[in-house]
Amino acid sequence: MNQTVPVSDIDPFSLDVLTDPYPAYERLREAGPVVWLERHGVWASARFSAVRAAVLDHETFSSAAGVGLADLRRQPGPSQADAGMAGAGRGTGWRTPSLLLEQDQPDHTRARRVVGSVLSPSAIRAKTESWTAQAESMVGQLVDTGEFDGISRLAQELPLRLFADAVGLPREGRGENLLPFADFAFNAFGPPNELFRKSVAGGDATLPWVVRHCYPDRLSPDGWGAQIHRLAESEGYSLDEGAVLVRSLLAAGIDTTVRGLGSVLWLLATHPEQYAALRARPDLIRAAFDEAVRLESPTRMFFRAVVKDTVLDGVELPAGEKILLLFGAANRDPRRWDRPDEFDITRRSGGHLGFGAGIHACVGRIVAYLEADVMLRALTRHAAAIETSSPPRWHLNNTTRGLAELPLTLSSSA
Ligand code: OVM
Repeated sequence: MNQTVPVSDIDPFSLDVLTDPYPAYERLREAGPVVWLERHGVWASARFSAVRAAVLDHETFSSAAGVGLADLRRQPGPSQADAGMAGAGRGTGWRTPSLLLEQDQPDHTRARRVVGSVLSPSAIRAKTESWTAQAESMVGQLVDTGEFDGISRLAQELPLRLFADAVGLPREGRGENLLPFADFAFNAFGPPNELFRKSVAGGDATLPWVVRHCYPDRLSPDGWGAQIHRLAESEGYSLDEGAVLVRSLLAAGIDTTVRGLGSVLWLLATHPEQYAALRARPDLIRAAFDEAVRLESPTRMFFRAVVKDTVLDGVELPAGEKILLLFGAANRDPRRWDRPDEFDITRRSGGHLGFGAGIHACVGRIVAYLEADVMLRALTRHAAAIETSSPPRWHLNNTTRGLAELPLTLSSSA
C-alpha cells in the first residue's frame, strides 16, 4: 500500500472526550474517512458514509472477533460456564460472546430469528395500552410537584418497569442489578481504563443475579425471556445458549433506553420551542426521539474486525486490525446533515446510525420507540411546559452516552 492514512493521538475513551465528545469527533471526521488511532492500534471512522458502508458490509467488517476494542481471536474469553459468565474480574474477556452481537452469518442469523420473532412488531404493539396507562400514571405523579430527577423518575423508571416486566423478571432486585451490570458490560467494549476498572466491582456484584435471571425458572412463563427459551430450544440451542440469548435483552435493553429517554427529555427541556412544536403535533413524537438518538446517540460506537483487504470510502484497509465505528460522530457529519448540531424535531432524522444498520441493526429498537412514545405522549398531554433549572450531570461510560441526573419540573399550565 502506498497511501498514507492520517494518524491521530486522540483517545476516544478519555474522560475529556467522554464528557464532551463532539470536538474530538469533528477532528477525527476532518482528518479523513479513516484514521489510525495510535493510542489503541486500531482504525477509526467518524464519517457517516464510511461508518454506514462498514456496517452494511458485514462480510468484510466482522463482528465475530467481538465488537469492543479487545480482539476475541487473540484473547479468548471464558469458553463455557453457566450462561457463559466467568466474572467481571476477567476483564474484557469476561463472558462468552453474545450469540447475536458478536457473531457473523450464518450463526447470527439463527439467533436473530429467535430474538427477532419474540420482539416482533405485533408483540410490541400488544403492550401499547398497558404501557400508555403506566406512563400516564408516572407522569401524572410528577406534574406540578416541583423539581425531580428526570433520570431516576422517568428515564430509568420506564425501562425498569415496562421492559423488565415484559421480559418477565421479578420486581425484586432489578434496579440494583441491571443498571450496574449494563454499565460494566458497556464499559468492557472499551480499553481497560480507569472507567472500566471502576465498574468491575459493580459487574462482579451483579453478575450472579443477572446470570441466574437468564434461566426459565426465574422468568415468568408468558414473558419475552421465557419465549426466547422456547424458540431457542426449537432452533436446537442448549439451555445455556438460550440463557445467553436472554442475556442480550438484559445487557442491551435497559441502559441504552435509560440514556435515550434521558437525552430526549433534556433536549426538549432546553428547547422550549421544540417542545411547543411537539405538543402542537404529537405525530412528531417518533421523529423527536429519532432526532435525540441522532444528536446524542446512546450507543456511541462499536468496533468491527477487518477480515478481508478492502477499500472503505477510498481508503485501502488491509485485513487484520479492528476499526472503531463512531455512530455518534457519523450522526453529526455535516456531509450528511444540515445544521448537524441543532436539535430539530421536524428534520428527517430517520436515516441516522444510532441503532446501527444492516444485519446487526438494533433488534430491540421498536421497544425503545414504544417506550419513548408512551413517555412523550403522556408528557405532551399533561405538561404544558418542561423545564430544567441547572446543568445536567453526564453519566460517563466507554460506550454509552447519556445523563446521570437531570433536574426537571413539569407544569400543567405554561
Ligand atoms: C448482546 C448485546 C447487544 C447489544 C449491546 C450489548 C452490552 C449487548 O447481545 O449481548 O451491550
